[in-house]
Amino acid sequence: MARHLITSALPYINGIKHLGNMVGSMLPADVYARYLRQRGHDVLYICATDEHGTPAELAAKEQGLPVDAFCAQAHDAQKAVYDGFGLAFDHFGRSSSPQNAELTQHFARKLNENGFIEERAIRQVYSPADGRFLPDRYVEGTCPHCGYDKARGDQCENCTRVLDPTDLIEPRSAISGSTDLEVRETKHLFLLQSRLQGEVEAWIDEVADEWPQLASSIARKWLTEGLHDRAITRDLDWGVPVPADTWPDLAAEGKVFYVWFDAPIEYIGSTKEWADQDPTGARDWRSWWYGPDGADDVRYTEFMAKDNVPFHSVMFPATEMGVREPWKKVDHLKAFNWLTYYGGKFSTSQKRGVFTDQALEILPADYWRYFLMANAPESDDTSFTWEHFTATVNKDLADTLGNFVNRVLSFSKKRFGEEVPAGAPAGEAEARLGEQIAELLAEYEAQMEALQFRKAAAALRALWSAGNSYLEEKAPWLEIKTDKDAAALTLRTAMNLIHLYAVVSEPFIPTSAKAMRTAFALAGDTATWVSREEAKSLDSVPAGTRFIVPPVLFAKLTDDDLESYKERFGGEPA
Ligand code: B3M
Ligand code: ZN
Repeated sequence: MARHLITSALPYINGIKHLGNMVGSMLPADVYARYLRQRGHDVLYICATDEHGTPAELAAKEQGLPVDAFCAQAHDAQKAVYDGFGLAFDHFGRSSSPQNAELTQHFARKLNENGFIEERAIRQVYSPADGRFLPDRYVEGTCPHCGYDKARGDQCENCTRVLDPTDLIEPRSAISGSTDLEVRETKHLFLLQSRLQGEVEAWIDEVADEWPQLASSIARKWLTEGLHDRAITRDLDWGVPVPADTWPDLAAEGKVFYVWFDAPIEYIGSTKEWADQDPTGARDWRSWWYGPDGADDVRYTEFMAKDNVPFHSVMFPATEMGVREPWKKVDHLKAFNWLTYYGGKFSTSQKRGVFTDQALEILPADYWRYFLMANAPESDDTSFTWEHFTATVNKDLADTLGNFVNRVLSFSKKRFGEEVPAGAPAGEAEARLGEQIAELLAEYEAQMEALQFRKAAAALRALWSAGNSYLEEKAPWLEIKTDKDAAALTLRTAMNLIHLYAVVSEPFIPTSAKAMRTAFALAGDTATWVSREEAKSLDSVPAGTRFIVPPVLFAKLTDDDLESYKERFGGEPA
């Protein structure tokens, strides 16, 4: 049994996220965490809301709320949606927690002690109309690289380049819209990343070769461009305060740490929140993150979209190295491309695409979980279209899986009653089927171990298809006319397949898997996985086991459904 630490990129607090955000981070992390738990590993899946920085302040202002009140309700709103999607975090924390503030300030003090922080005067955009400096997303304007006119001061959503607010053309205040902006001098703390370039490069050379090409190439591109010293403080009211014991002047000016400095530390902070929540005190948060060998007994996998790779593959590891303490660094960085909406970008701020709360209003989580993972933007961007979604749901979920379950159980109940029929002993067809199922299961396991989710979903789908092929080949509805025992054997075998599907499909479609599993009144049914032998023998559900016919697992989506979705969310890109 191995110890697996899993984190997914922290969703910004501002607003309910769209499907693209979830499929590029939290959902694959959940599928992987569920799979590892079912294989018997010790798993800790940690996430949190990313509550500092300009996204939080701007969103709170928009709602006329104090930022702390806004964040509290926005955290709960997002968590409710993730509960609806069955995201089984061990803890879903808040980067505004005291635990994160304490850890962030500790990291900053240690970086300072080790000579990796320096105070520097910089020129920053100041707005007399707003009476304040305008960091990051407080400034909007035209991107100097691609001409996008809604570029934000920290990153251009269109060409993803990281920007400095002073780079923008025709800058304007995102608060008041004022274009009467000045550039003034102000002091900030700089993380001297340039001094850690060599160590980061050596570490990337050790670990990045096993990462997906997308992640390792972005990390190496940033290193080739050279690690620049970065400002890690901001003039904002909301954030982790700069500790006065170390930097009294900056603290007196109300400086806080830059959101991307404290956010990755919240992975550790949220783990401490998880431990602090346990009244027995039995949860050892440090054992997941800290040890003489850097917690080498733990395998740490991170999940994120490609625009978050630079901060996770370079800046956060540099921070962890600079503190000169044995904190756990990522072992495997699973990066995703983007899910687009008809080829255009999903966008929380531009309200384009299907949002996670709306998705659950339309259909249960499993429809989305399966579709998104089967089409995860792993090697390239994937375009979400309602046409593709409805076709996949109807073919893979309604026909291949749902219909198989319903017709096997309904037919058997009708002809043999509410117990799994005995019938003839397994024959050559069942032996062949068992071999095939064992091979497909091995392929599914291999793809999950390799974090290849599209391929894993394809292997799962092939398992479901194999059951349909067996049923068509044996045709118990014809067998029963001449040989009841043969029909009973086919149905008993098919029911064992349903139970196997219930166990191995759970990481992708947990609710439907449970419905399949609880259809059988199988005493002591606690298995969390299926061995190769059990896959071959297909006899975990013995004759005589009582069963029910659950409601149809997946409703077929009609052309009217498709039209109504396109009507509500827009179809072809505007
Ligand atoms: N809040 C996600 C984003 O860039 C960002 C991830 C932080 S993970 C430490 O949309
Ligand atoms: Zn741009």
